Amino acid sequence: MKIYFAGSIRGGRQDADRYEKIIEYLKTFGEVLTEHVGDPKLTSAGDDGPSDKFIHDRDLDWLKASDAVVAEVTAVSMGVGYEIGRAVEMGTPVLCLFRKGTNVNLSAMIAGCEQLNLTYYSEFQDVKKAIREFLAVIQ
Ligand code: 6K6
Repeated sequence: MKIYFAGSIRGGRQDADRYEKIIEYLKTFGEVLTEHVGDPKLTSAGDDGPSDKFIHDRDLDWLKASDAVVAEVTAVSMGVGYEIGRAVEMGTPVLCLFRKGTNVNLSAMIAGCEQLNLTYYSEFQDVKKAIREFLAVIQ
């Protein structure tokens, strides 16, 4: 199974440690195509490709090749929202994970989309349960 993990980069790296943990767990189910999103060394100002077009086109190819998308949506990110919208249009199953207890309000375009699976979580064990249940029906 190929899994696309989406998490904020230029939207802010405050949750990068959390992304890394989620990616490690996802790797027990299959190949994570976007492991770099969890790299704590990647800053919101950094760069890992020759141009934005290169990054966009490469990531879109990975998205098209994915069997499932898991997105951590607590940190507000244009890129993550875009990837979710494209995945929904492609018919790829998407799980969105939103952490409770922050001062962030989740966009209605995510919270109100019936084609998405959405989990509000507190503990990492809630994330693991949501991922297990989401991927079980895809495999
Ligand atoms: C790194 C740091 C600053 O700019 C970069 C460029 N590198 C990226 N490399 C890989 N994927 C990226 C990059 N920038 C955005 N993405 C994709 O968009 C990832 O798959 C993330 O899920 C999402 C993050 O979007 P923003 O809007 O928060 O950057």
